[in-house]
Parts: sequence; structure tokens; C-alpha cells
Amino acid sequence: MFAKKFVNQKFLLNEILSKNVQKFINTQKLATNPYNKSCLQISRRHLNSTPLSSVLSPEQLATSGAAPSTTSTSAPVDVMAEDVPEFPGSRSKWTETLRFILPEHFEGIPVYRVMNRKGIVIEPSEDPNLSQDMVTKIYKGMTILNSMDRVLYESQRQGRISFYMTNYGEEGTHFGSAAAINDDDLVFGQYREAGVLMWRGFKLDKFMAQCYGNCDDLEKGRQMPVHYGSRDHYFVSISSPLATQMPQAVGAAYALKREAKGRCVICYFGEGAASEGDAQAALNFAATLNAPIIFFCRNNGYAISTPTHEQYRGDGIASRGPAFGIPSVRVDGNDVLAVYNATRQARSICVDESRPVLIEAMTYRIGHHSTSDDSSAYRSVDEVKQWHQKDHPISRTRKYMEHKNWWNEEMEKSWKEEAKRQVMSAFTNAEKQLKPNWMDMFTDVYHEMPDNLTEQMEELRKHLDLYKEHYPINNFKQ
Ligand SMILES: Cc1ncc(C[n+]2csc(CCOP(=O)(O)OP(=O)(O)O)c2C)c(N)n1
Repeated sequence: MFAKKFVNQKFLLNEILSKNVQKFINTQKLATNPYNKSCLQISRRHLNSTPLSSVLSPEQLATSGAAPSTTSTSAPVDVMAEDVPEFPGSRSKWTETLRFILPEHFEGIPVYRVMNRKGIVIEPSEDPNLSQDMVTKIYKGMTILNSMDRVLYESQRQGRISFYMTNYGEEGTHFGSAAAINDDDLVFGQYREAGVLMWRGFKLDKFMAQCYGNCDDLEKGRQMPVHYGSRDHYFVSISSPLATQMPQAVGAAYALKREAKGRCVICYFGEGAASEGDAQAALNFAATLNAPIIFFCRNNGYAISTPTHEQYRGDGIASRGPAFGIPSVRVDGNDVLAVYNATRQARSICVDESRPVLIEAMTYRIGHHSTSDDSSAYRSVDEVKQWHQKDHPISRTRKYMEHKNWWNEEMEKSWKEEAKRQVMSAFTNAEKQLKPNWMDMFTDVYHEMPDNLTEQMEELRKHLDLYKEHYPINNFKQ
């Protein structure tokens, strides 16, 4: 036992020593570059503890690229080529013209579209030729999400639920992207992506249960409404702090890469969230770790009351991708076919080449930010109306289907009734359910409940025994 441990330690020591030797060689390669002087000083300090002469022979030292010794008679080797910069931190040519790169030098990245606002495919070779069943499923999904939004929005206005966020105008980004990936690809969302979960078969009852925080809620009523999550649907639970899901999603993508089963991650976020530090960390980690992740930005023009011109001065979010070394594309988010094509291709790049991809879907937030917001305070009602009437993903998809003779007024009417019936039935069912047992407030803080938490739970139990008439205890499961 002892011998084995000793051998292991010796092996570890050799590993550390050989790593230090490699570091020494690398640092000496940088020696002639004054820019790297500070790095070198740090590395030298680091090396002071390692007796290099004991691991490298003088001959090895001489050929290792070490700085020429003052006593050496051999001529220094010029490792720098004449006309190409050799800086390890960039790949570029020399220039003798002093010129700052101005953002104005670049045209905006174009917006990829497949169909125009009349639902007509512009370039037939770009039509993904989705089957009638698939387009109908997408259309029905978008419309039923819209119905659910209306009911839950109203429900909040009446004080039946505490909070809600609608998805109005962004339905195309949800269904177009969700339909283009595999159902077991892992989703990390922000909060305005309910359609992705709906596409995967998360039932209306479950959406309602989460918003009502009733005993059917998978999250046991602990989070604010719209913070959905479902392990069965590979949809990681939403949390409120913006962009925190982004580096987490990269970590998950890296794990999927190691698992090597051809799965990837899709991570949704808004253009406002993209200003968070976590967004930069995520993009850079994903690029340097070659993580198979699709970053899907919903650029809907606003982050609550902040318009995009106060959010950034560059060319949106897509232009940041290449700076991180990430293939990037901008797409019309109100064109479900364009979103589908872009996401499908992104997935191939992601999985086949094991690298991240960035999609920026241009859209417009037709609804208020949330039920806590009145957007007429910072944008005109006419502006909203304009988008609602002239460029809505639902009406555009409907027009596409009508051109194909897949949909008509009669079908629309009967589907609307059916959708309303389904939503109202889930709604009345959710209202009837009890809230979870109050004890669920204490469970899952840790995997096992620590003693001090058990004590607190017992205190509450005694308190409720004494004062139960002051609590709505009958609304909770016993
Ligand atoms: C770290 C953090 N800062 C601020 C907030 C408050 N907040 C919630 S949503 C939001 C705007 C996000 O806008 P965007 O990312 O564009 O998404 P959208 O709401 O437009 O879909 C802000 C600032 C938060 N939740 N987390």
C-alpha cells in the first residue's frame, strides 16, 4: 500500500518536473520579445523552485531554446522570420500604414431570410421543404402558445398568478429553432422561450402548474412563474439572474463533447443579457474549448425599457462572434423557415466540427417586458402595432401555408376554437389544484437536509399547530 502510494507520488513529481521543463522551453522562446518580458519574469519566479540542471543535461539545455549563455561561443539562432510577425497572440501581416479599424468600415451583417412578409419563398433553393405535417405542427404550436399567453397574462392582471411574461412576436424564433435540433439536445433558456419546451411536448397542464405553483409543478412551486424546467424534455430550469446560464451551457456542451454521442447544447439569451460579463466568458470558453453549443440570441430591440442603441454601439450581437472565433449568422427571427435553416446548419457545424456557433435572430418584442412593465412609457403604441400587423411570425407562416393550400379560413377558425378549449381546460384544472406541502420549502436546499434546517422545519410545524388559523393552510397539500 505504502509502496504504491510512493510510486504514485514519484510519478506525479516527474510529471510536474517535466511540465516545468516544457514551460521553461516555452518561456525561453519568448525571451527575445520585450513584449513578453513580464510573462517571462513570472515564469522565471515559478521555475526558481525547480532544479532544472537536475533534469536537463547541458546539451539538452543548449538545444532547448534557452537564452544564449554569456559564456557560450555559439552564434545566437534567429528564430524570427523577417517579414511575418511572429507574435503568439495574433495571426496577421505587417503594415506600415497607421490605420484604426473603424466600425463604420463594415457594413452590417445581412439578415438571412427565406420568405418575404407575404409568406412567399424568395429563393426556392433555400426552401427547406418541410412536410405539411411539420409546418402544421409548427403553426399550431405558435398559435397555441399565443393563446396560452393571452390567458395567463389576463390571469395575472386579475391577481390569479403573481407574474407573467408573454412571448408575443417571438414565436418564430422558438419553434423554428426547436424544430431544427434533436429532441435530446440540451436547452438552456433565459425566460422567453416557452415555445421551445412546448415543441418538445411539455403539456399545457405543466406550464399552468408552474405558473400557479401548484402541487403538479415539477419545481414544487418554488420559483416565480415562467421559470420552467423539465428533465424529461432536456430543458434546464430557468433562473432569473441574466446570462448565468451561458457559461453553464458551455460547461454542459463540453461534457457532451466528452460523452461523444453527437449531442449538443442550445443556449438562448436576449440582446440585453449579452451585455453581461457572463456572456463574454461563455463565448470565449466555448471557442477555446471547442464546445458544441449553439448560442441563440433573440434580438427583440429592447431590454425592458432599454433600446438597443443604448445597449451597444457595434453591429448587434452577431458581429461579436467572429471576434471570439465563432462562426456567426444573423437571421430574420420572424421567418420560421430562415430560423429553421440557420439552426439546422448551426447544429451540423457544432456537432460535426465540434465548435460553437452564434445565431442572432432579429425580431421585435410585441408584448410588454412582463406584467410588471407598461411599455407605453418608453415606446409608442403605433410602433408596436406596426410590428404586430406587418411583420408577425404567426401570420407569415399562415400565409406560407395558404400559398401551399395547406390552410384556410375554415381550418383557422376550428383550430382557434380547439386551441382555446385546450388552454381553458388546462387553466381551470391548474386553478383547482392545491399548493405543494409547506415542507417542500425545506427540502432540496441540499441533497440531504442538514440538522439546522430540520430544526427550522420542526419550528415551523409547531408554529403552524399553534397559529394555523392565521395561514391559508387549507390551500396546501397536507
Ligand atoms: C443579472 C441581472 N441583471 C438585471 C436583471 C433584471 N432584468 C430582468 S430581464 C432584463 C432585461 C433583459 O433583456 P433581454 O436580455 O434583451 O431579454 P428580453 O427581455 O428582451 O427577452 C433585466 C435587466 C436580472 N434579471 N439579472
